Amino acid sequence: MCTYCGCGQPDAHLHHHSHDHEHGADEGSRHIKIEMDILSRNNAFARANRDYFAQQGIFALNLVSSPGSGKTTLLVRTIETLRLSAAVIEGDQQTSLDAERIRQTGVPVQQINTGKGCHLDAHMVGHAVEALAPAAPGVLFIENVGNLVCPAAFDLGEAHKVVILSVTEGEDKPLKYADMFHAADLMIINKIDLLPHVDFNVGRCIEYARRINPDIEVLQLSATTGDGIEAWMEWIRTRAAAFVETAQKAAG
Ligand SMILES: Nc1nc2c(ncn2[C@@H]2O[C@H](COP(=O)(O)OP(=O)(O)OP(=O)(O)O)[C@@H](O)[C@H]2O)c(=O)[nH]1
Ligand SMILES: [Mg+2]
Repeated sequence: MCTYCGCGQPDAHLHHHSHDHEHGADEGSRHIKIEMDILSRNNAFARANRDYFAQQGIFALNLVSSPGSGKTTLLVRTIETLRLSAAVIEGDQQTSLDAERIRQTGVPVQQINTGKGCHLDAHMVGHAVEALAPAAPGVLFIENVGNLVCPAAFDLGEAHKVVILSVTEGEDKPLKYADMFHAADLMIINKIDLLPHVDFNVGRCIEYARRINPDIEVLQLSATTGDGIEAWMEWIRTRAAAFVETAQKAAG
């Protein structure tokens, strides 16, 4: 696993050593064991979060992307437009800058700083939910740490992972970071206002994403101009309503 951050991902830093013999089979199996321990512990916390969200009717979305794709910008606009009860968990290695941006919209927000960690895990999110006590039923947005790799492996108990890819990042990202696009149910192509200025082939990007994940849904929008935002609102509203209805039926 990743010895740099302890995140449970395969260790990229070891790859160039793979043909020498300084890492024996014992060490390899120890890495695999630790990785499995981390992920199975995470999965147990994720199950607890998911149960809680289902009981309460809290529709949780895990927003994942590389740094700077526009997650916080999109969240601010979403909250201002959605008119549903919403709360936000913000994940960053450091600072409360994003939480401050969300706080200005007036919705409850909880910042998690992961320090050296490169992703949120289900245990951190469970504690943040306790502190936040989000209104139920409602929507809980979880903005993950900007990173297209590690957050793919960590279930937080969300209803859906939503991957955001901005047009300045290149259309090849679904192929290069396949785990993330495989794990997501929706891909948002953001910053479409910049399309005239960048070399980004939208059709090819969607084709790559569906090669990795044939069922992935796709929306194109601009978080700054608001273009395409209504389809995103509709996506949230229909799924949140169905989720809450299921929760209420289960509660009798
Ligand atoms: N042109 C354009 N710029 C955008 C759009 N969405 C976000 N930006 C800009 O992109 C930059 C990064 O936006 P953020 O919302 O901070 O991105 P983020 O994904 O939250 O970043 P991290 O939390 O650091 O990973 C800011 O300068 C935004 O103004 C968009 O749709 N179009
Ligand atoms: Mg952000």
